[in-house]
Amino acid sequence: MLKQLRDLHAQALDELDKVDNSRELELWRVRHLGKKSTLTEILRSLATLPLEERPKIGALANEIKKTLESSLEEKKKLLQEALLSSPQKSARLDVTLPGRALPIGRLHPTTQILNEICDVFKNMGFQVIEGPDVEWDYYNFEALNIPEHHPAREMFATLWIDTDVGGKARLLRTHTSPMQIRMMERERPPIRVIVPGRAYRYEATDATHESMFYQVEGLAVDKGITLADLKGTLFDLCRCLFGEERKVRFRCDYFPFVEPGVEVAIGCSGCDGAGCRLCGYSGWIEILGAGMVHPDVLARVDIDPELYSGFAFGLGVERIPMLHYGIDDIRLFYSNDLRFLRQF
Ligand code: FA5
Repeated sequence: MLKQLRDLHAQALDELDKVDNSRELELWRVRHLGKKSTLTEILRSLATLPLEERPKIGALANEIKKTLESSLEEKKKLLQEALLSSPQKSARLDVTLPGRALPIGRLHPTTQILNEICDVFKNMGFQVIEGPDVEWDYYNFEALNIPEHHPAREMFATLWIDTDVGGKARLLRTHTSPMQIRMMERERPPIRVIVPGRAYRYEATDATHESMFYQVEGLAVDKGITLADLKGTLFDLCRCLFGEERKVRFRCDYFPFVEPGVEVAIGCSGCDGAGCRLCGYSGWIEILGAGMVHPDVLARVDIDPELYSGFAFGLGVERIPMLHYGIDDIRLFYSNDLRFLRQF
């Protein structure tokens, strides 16, 4: 038995010498130190040996086991070192290589322009607030002088959520103007706020119309506010956004909640006013509706129209970068095409 153990030891070391990769090393471990190896079987059968042989054989078997285990660890280390220093393999494991670059995110073009618009108004002393996308009929229409069956409801193709909730109907706001009422209910003049947010319309989309788009509502109420203040504020905004050169057009328009009402359009950047698909061949792109807050609207929120007056406007946000960069289709903004979004 002692001779068998010594032979086994010599053979194992001899085989270990020839091992040159980790897979072979694992096979060697199973063969010589595994549960079914001869050495383990000898150790397990010690109890069946004659009493006088047991100590010698037991001591030798245990010593061989220890030396094989430490030889195994040494070999493992040697193989790892060889792997790191071999020119071919170390090329694959070059720890000095820089990490993989993470793609850098950026702000959506709408967010960028919203930030820019908010900055312009903050510099003029306006406060920035937000309001709910799901709105009551009262705020979206009734309080803005658009009662049920009023023909002006046709101007705002509405996405209704429910038509009768305890006598009140809910909808996705068709414009940011409901926030005029919420703001005037909450605060007393002087008021100067802008409200960036989404608006929704149930209408066919085309190059300049989306069913979900952003608006920025503006409202200023105080003693002695006139149409000249509205014009001055909006001219300033257009200059900040488009520069001194771009043509700005003011025209009369009708909105039931303002009197008088105006519409502001910008000379089309796609064709320089000559007419193209982007501007519907008119040379102009309408960017906002505005006007002097209607006295009935002021009275409804308990602001005396004899003492106070105000102006309001609602700006279409996507149309600004469209004019700025000559983007010829609003639908590109929300179709999630990274090739488009990465340009901004
Ligand atoms: C309104 O929404 C009024 N609430 C604006 C207003 C506010 C008037 C305060 C008076 C006082 P209008 O429907 O015209 O008005 O929309 C205003 C702007 O939103 C438009 O000039 C346009 O730039 C943008 N807009 C309107 N509909 C769409 C649409 N479907 N897709 C993209 N932009 C739109």
